[in-house]
Amino acid sequence: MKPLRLLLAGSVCAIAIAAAVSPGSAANLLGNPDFETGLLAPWAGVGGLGPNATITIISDNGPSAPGTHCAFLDNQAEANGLTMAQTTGPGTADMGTVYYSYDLSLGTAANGGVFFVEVFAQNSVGAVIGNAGLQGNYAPAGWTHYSGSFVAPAGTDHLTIQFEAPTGAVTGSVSSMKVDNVDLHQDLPVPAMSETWGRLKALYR
Ligand SMILES: [Ca+2]
Repeated sequence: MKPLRLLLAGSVCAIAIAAAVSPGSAANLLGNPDFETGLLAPWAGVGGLGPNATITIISDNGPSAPGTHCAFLDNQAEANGLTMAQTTGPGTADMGTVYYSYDLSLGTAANGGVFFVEVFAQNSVGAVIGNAGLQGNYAPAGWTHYSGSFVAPAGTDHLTIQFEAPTGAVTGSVSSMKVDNVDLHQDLPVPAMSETWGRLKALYR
């Protein structure tokens, strides 16, 4: 018969491994979420880029974290859907609550120019199977922090968040917005340590 102490150590180890592989994480799933690398990557322009529709990193900073850089979506092309997005890696998400937040500061919105944010839950082959709903239209006078959550369905494998600055089919339509401090995460479904220890001890009474 194995000594009790060894059995206990094995059980603790199994619990530690279970915790480590639990789906979801309280850590931000996004790379370069504060644009402090001074580069856009791994964010990307996924639509609407052109001579009069650009995404650049500029010297300014949102209020949620210290820094000196943010992204600037500047769409001055009519009837154009300028969009910046980032997709998290394979297996980074699971069913359950997804929390999102970001800082926005309006540049200009005029003649039908608007600004929206969308968050998608995707399955392992990239199909969209859930979403947070269309967030916006946003037109904050100055830097403003926004946050929300939605429940990702069964089969969720990874997430995409995208910032959209579409313009109207009108000459002079403009949508420009600064974006910073983007967070996308899920909480670990791990029981509190005291509860874990309580259950563990109960096994050996
Ligand atoms: Ca920043």
